[in-house]
Amino acid sequence: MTNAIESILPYLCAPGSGVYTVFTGRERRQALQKLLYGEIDQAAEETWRNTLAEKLKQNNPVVLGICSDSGGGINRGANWGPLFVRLALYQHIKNWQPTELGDVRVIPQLLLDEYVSEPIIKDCRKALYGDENSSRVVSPLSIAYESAKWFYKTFPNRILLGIGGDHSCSYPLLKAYLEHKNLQSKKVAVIHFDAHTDMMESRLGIPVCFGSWTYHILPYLTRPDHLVQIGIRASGRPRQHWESHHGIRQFWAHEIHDNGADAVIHEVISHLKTRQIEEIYITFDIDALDVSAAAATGTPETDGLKLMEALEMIKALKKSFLVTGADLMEVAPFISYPDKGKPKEEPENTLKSAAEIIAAMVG
Ligand SMILES: [Mn+2]
Repeated sequence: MTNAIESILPYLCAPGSGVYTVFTGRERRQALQKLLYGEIDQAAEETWRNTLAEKLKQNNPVVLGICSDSGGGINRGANWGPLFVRLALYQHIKNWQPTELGDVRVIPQLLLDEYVSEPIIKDCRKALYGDENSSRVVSPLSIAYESAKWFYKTFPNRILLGIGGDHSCSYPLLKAYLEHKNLQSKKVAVIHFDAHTDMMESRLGIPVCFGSWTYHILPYLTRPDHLVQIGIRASGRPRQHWESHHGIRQFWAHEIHDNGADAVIHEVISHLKTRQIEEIYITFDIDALDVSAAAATGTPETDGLKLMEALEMIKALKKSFLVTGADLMEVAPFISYPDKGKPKEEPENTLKSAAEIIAAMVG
């Protein structure tokens, strides 16, 4: 009975409704819900809720939006990623027809329940579930973890595609994924595209956030070199530091510029084959791409991957391994950086890049 859809519904809302707002962003939310359900606002919520169990019977990738950027900290706004990226997917990707699980319900000031006091948790339980004595979690990443755990328990061999959100949203998704694959005795690796390592032990005293989440998934991997990072270029420390301290494997952006995407991904694949990897999870920070392909993000960096290079690398990975999990993070549609070179029309340019990356990962 714990697998019943009713057990998870209190944690979720209709796709596009994850940002708690009345007016701002309303047109886009209504556009998405009209497209998906032929209705808007409360009527769309009801149709989403009433049709979800039936829609989950189709055997295609399932999308979960996590509209949280409280784990970020430089430039926020990735909470709007799930809504805008979904619209871009339907606009740019032919035959894009996933199952929409919905958005995680988000209290934007919270991150993980471990960081919140008991009296506040009680008030938030009252706000979200109408019951301060409920045993449910209330913070976005805690809710994302419960949702992903439910998903894998209910659909052990289906693909969950997460759309965020700042990159801390990958922490609960990957934790649930890795625990599940461990139970299945599958040999899995995590391929992490990013300009940054996200590998601090903590940041300003907070253990899990956008700058530290990879460090906290290491305990869930069979071996640390089952984490491969690609596209790194903005780091206070050299590659040797990260590899020797943590035992992970990195491929920096300059290696791709120098040797070509083809040669680098070939090396990644042989690294994984040597370790008998069967399945992979791809987590893609949009800032892995060069700012010319993705400026609408919190910390864009120059000298990054070309969109074509990233797409080629993902395609090569898919040829060699089953992709059984994926997420795309850090699209922040309301910000862009005209000072960093000359970005094309934004955020459309970033959104189109994000849609193409997602289609390559799970399309
Ligand atoms: Mn990141």
